[in-house]
Amino acid sequence: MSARTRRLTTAQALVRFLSAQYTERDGVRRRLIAGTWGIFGHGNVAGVGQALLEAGEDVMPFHQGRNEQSMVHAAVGYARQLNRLSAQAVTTSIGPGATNLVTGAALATINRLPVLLLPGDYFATHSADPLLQQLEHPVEADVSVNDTLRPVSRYFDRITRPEALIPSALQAMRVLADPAETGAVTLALPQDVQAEAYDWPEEFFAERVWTVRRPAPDPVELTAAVEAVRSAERPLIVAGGGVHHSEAEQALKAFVDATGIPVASTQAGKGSLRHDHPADLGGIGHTGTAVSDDLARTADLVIGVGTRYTDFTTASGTLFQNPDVRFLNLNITGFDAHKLAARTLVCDARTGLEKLAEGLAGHRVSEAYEAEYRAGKERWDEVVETAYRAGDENAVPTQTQVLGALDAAVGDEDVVINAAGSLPGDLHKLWRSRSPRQYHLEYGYSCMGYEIPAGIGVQQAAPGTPVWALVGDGTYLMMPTEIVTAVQEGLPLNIVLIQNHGYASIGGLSEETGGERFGTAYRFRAADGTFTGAPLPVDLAANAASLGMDVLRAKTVRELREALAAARASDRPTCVYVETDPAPTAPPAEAWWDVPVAETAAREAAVEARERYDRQVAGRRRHL
Ligand SMILES: Cc1ncc(C[n+]2csc(CCOP(=O)(O)OP(=O)(O)O)c2C)c(N)n1
Ligand SMILES: [Mg+2]
Repeated sequence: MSARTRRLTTAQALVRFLSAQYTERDGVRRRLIAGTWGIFGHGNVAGVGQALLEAGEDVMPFHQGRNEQSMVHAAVGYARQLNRLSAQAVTTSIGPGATNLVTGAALATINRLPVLLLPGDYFATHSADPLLQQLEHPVEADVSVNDTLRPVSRYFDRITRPEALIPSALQAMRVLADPAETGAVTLALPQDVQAEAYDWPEEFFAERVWTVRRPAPDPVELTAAVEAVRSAERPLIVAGGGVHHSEAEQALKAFVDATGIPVASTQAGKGSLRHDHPADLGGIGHTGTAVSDDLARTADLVIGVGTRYTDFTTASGTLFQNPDVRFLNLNITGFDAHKLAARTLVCDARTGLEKLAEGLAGHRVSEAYEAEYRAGKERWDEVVETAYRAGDENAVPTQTQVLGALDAAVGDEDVVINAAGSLPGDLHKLWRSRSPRQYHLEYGYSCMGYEIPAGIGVQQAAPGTPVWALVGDGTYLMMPTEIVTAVQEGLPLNIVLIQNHGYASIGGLSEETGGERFGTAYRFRAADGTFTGAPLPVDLAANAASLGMDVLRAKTVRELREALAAARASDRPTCVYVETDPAPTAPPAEAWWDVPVAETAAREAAVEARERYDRQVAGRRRHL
């Protein structure tokens, strides 16, 4: 062939192609696929593995992971830290290596965060079926276990011939870089095709820049939106993750400074305003602050910016109680914009807020309204102080006192990561976000085990930034294995490991919903056969140490403060281990969350819980 083609295997071509892809937004250019995570087995060892070796670290950095799911979590943490302008790929073997991706892919897609998945697949020729680890479908011969990735991917293809990679790789990049469509993208790679040579057009490897666009609002929608805000007396902004993805924090602040409209935030949106901005009301919904939820109950216009309106945000449809409430949704996806029968502004968050501010020039909410929410904010600050305050320095800390100690230990740029357990609720109510990237709560999938690998991804994206992965004992046990990766890569990741002998969160939920804490404590079996015996003699601190971390055991509030400071100062991965006092120091929920309770039951606890449940359900509204 002529000089205009290059003979490479499909895997070599893919790696070379990926290394030449860039995103660009606001004049900033980044590698779209900045590195590749991998665990090798048959299905990728001789294909993508050999291709990565030939490419070398300069062309495609390689990261060695311990579990396929957690490699996706790391990639998601990385992409979120960089506002989705850069992502990572994950290569796996066929079979179990591939299906381990499913949870990570769902998490990425729910949170609208880009990750490129490259699972190995059966031979395209079917010449040796069934392969080791191949699940044969007796009716649909082209189905493999990788098809489980279809419903959790935003784009899926199986590359059954080398040249089929060309259009598919381009579509994959389009989706990854598209702010409305992004999520997990899967290119399943039959392992024989990975190793097959082809004469690739040279243009396939040319540098390509994918513009991450900022669509402006439609003029007709904008006019209607401006009118809606002007005529509202009690408008409330609900800031979601889209504010961060769009880097719209400054535009939001300018909008709020000009209009006086207050901001309540979802888990993904917290930190959109600094916590000490007078219009920042903190979290909203089931885990929200009293001031946010009080305002939400009486708001006549809810302005959702980049939010999916999950049940936690809407208190399962019970939060927005003003009979005249209307919604205005500014969202880059029409799908989310149309929720709650809203007026829509389908556009980029930053651009939309800027245009809305222009249209609202001179408009401001009433002084009485501002005074009302400022007073509510002050009252909530007291609630936070009370929850954080530890009277006795020598006492065992409660969980909110742990957060108070962490609050005192961190700097403005530190990143605090969490996803599941009782911490998300406490953090949503209490945490004081000092910078846009500080509050890193994965609550789209609320996936136990996200925290530690995501911390690695965040540190890869922001070297030198102190990162705190906050994990409960249950979460730690779910997925501690990437600690080894942090050790291997010399990343000074900090873990705060809170030991309370089981699932405090689900135990509490179980109690409220008639489940009597069944199966939620980590305890020996008692004489009656239930898990209500003594706590287990399990030493998770020793476990973290065995994986290579430095471990600091804190038994009191004072020791905790010292340990957090030492961990932050250390250049080694460090785990601060603390057993907490279960005394309830977290503020109670201000709004409901719908977890259906048994409609008929023999046990009294469930019967009573159902009565409470029926009263709550009666408050549900349908917004049409
Ligand atoms: C992968 C996964 N499995 C199950 C759940 C359901 N779940 C939510 S919180 C929780 C318990 C978390 O325990 P722990 O980390 O110890 O935190 P605690 O509740 O004690 O604060 C469980 C099982 C989940 N969120 N993710
Ligand atoms: Mg626990």
